[in-house]
Amino acid sequence: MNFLLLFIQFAISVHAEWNTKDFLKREHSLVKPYQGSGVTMPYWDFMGSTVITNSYIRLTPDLQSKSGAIWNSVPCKVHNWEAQVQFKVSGKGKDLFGDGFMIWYTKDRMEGGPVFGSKDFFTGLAISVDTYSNQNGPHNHQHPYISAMLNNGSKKYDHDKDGTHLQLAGCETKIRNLKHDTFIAINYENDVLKVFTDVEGKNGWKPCLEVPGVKLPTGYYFGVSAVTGELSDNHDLISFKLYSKDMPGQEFEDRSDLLPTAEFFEAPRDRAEDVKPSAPFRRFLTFIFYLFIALLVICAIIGGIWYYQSWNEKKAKRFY
Ligand SMILES: *[C@@H]1O[C@H](CO)[C@@H](O)[C@H](O)[C@H]1NC(C)=O
Ligand SMILES: [Ca+2]
Repeated sequence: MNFLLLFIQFAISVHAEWNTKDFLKREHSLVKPYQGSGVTMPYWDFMGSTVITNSYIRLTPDLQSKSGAIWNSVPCKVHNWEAQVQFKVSGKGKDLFGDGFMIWYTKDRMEGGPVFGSKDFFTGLAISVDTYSNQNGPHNHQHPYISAMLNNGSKKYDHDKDGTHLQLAGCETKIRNLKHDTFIAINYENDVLKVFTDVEGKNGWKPCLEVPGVKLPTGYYFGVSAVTGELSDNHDLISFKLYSKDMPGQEFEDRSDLLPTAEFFEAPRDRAEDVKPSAPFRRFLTFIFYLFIALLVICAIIGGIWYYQSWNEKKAKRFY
């Protein structure tokens, strides 16, 4: 019986393996060896500080004020997909490093700009792996931080808020200077966006975020860009693999003219200048207040007792 179960599990896992490999989309994927014949890469264009070696694509070196990007040249006609991205972020900085990289699925491609080396007012989906917090003072999460952002071209990326007003969801994750391989997966199936990470060397996907009700058009482009400013890091892309999750024979609505929309956005994070005292700090203030009241009461009681005793003594003295 146990043996039968084991066999079924084995058969399923073999099948799943076969399935994903079968649906790898060559024209949207980037794997070693990168170069085709000569210096050009089939299906991909690069710009800025990007350097292609045999074993990685370095979007930025660990130097200040660099930005680089690599863009797929074939628009994506797949409705349901999963992008698996192997990356490496490394550098000399111990406490100060930045700024991070962005995985894009956008209408426009190969346009440099201020958002992780790419253009602002983007139209599409962006998954940021933000290694440096631009927020001064208290904020509600640690960096590096992965977040999913959506824009229809109307909103400006706000650097002071790390773009959180465009954010659908996010998660904290440690991804820097690691010895093992690091991966991020973006899964978009049936209007549900999910992001997973494999960054702990355990060879398994850990859920990072999940957002239902996300509508993305077809015909956009995949890209990865990175930027350094005053702070820096090597931002390396190792591989980009796109798997189709469309079922054969499945019917799809025409999404070629759709603008990206989402039902839920996260509440924007407070700006540094209008941060209210955080909950722990408020609790601390309340605690101090009650402590003060308690001390007052204790002093009053001690004072009362002392007064009563000295009054008693005086009374006693009068009697003798
Ligand atoms: C773009 O999104 C904003 C809100 O996020 C919305 O107010 C606006 O109507 C949208 N624009 C279009 C053309 O749909
Ligand atoms: Ca940032």
